[in-house]
Amino acid sequence: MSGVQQLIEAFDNLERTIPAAQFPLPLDGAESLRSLAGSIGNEVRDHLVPRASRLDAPLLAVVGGSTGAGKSTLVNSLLRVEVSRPGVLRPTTKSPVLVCHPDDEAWFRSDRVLPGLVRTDTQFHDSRALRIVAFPELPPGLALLDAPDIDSIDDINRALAQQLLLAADLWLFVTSAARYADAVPWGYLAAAAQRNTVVGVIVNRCPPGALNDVAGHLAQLLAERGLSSAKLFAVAERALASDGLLPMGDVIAIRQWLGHLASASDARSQVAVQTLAGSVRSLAPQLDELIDGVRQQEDALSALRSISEATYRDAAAEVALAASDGTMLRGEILSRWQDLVGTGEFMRGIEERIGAIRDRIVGWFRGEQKAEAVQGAISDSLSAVLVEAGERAAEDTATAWGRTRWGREIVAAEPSLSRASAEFGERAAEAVRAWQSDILRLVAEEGRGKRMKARLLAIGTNVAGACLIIVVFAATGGLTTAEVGIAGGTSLLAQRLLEAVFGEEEVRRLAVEAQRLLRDRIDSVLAGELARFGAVLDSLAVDGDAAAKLGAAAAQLRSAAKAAFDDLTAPELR
Ligand SMILES: Nc1nc2c(ncn2[C@@H]2O[C@H](COP(=O)(O)OP(=O)(O)O)[C@@H](O)[C@H]2O)c(=O)[nH]1
Ligand SMILES: [Mg+2]
Repeated sequence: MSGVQQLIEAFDNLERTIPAAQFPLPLDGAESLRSLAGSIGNEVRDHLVPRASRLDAPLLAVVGGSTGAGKSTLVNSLLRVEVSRPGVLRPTTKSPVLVCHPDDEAWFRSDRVLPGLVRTDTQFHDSRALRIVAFPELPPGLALLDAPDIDSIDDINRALAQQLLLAADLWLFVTSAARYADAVPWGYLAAAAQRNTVVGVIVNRCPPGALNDVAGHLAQLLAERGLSSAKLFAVAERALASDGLLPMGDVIAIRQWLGHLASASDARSQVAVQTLAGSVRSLAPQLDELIDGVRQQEDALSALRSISEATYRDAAAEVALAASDGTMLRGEILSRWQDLVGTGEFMRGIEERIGAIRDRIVGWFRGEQKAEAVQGAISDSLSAVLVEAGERAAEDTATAWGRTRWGREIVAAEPSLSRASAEFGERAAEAVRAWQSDILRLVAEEGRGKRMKARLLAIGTNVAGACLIIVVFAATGGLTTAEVGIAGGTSLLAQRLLEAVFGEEEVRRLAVEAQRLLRDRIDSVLAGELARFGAVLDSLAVDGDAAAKLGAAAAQLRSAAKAAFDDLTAPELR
């Protein structure tokens, strides 16, 4: 594959990849990166692709400059007829005008060139339309495009001026004696210098007596800014003739220069290749900047994601802790449990009573209803803990996100994030009920053996389930007789009851399994809440591979450019 072919492929790939450079978060510089991505995209499509795919295509010379510098008057004067209407009223929102030889018309009308602009034959008040004028007296090989003002007060016009200049093989930069020191034009000229674009600078409307002084001073400024190679023309300001044109003598030098570039195919391809090579070279640091910005966006997004994940992880851990450190063994749960087992008797001498329970168990526990009350209290209390943790996690995540400007904006746009979701209370209650069913199933499965079944039936599955939950709430059934306090006593009793049915080893295993099942329920119901934060981040639609893809496109461009410009500047081609 030839170097130029590689270059075309690299441009195509870049054109496809640039849209991946998204800057949804308002990080520093995001706005200018967004417009940089846009202008790189335009430049690749408008200039690099068409130019590389047809190196011998006619040159596009874009006439750019400030408002009232005399661009339109100059274009008309070069052609010796008014094709582009000079503006008295500002801002002019007329379509840009492209003038070319009839032989070149098909090229400029094709969608290879400036495909984003609709072609028209009249000078509309529409800046997205390009008026094309075929003009037989213009030599073939070079088109003149009268662009909007680079300092237009109209944003769209200003952006179009920039887009057109970036599409050009050659800039005809028009400024005036009064305004040539202004900042905006120099911003453009600096860009031209940096890109090595072929530039002709026309200082227009010079007081005739000061022509040489102005030209001399501007030449010096150009040299200081790395543009000594720019071709400089100074044009005197005169009363315009009735045809609105500058005298032929004033523009003849410009005509000759352009005529030479158009007709000598050497000169023409040199202009095209110089500007192309310069544009490609200047893309490298711009792409680096873009990639850097994309990475910052990715980092900021993943920082937000980590904050939400960590907050919800902590919330789940908190609930799990509250459900295993004895915290739950007070209030309603404790009273309902005490109703079930009958306080006084059980708190004294539990060890001895276990034997009795084993023998007289049927008599002791007929309290199915009371067991249900325990389950109800468990359900209410544990749901409340879960709901509170969910509320706090939402609030904490929103607060932590709010520490950055972008996080704050996301929360401001989606204020419901700072609270648990409307359905969360119901979901939390469901999760707890589901866990209680898990427990009953666990106990029932464990009690399937013949001997065990009898014992389990003796205390009832509901009571055994309540006991297991109490054991879990008091920390993995590991409490010892040495432990004091109501919680310890409560759970010890529950544990002994269960052990009387299942045996010590099994109870330990059941407790571990019950705790694991609870953790799963907590995790999954909180994961639903966390997902709301994830969804908001996902909706910002950043391609996670964008930086890598852009990096690959930039690398491909670098190597293709080397191959292409080695070919293009090879001695035999010159
Ligand atoms: N007297 C005089 N008027 C000029 C000259 N060049 C431009 N103008 C006038 O200045 C105004 C702006 O010129 P125009 O060509 O539209 O400037 P543009 O905004 O750069 O395209 C128009 O009214 C022109 O007729 C000149 O050399 N002499
Ligand atoms: Mg104009």
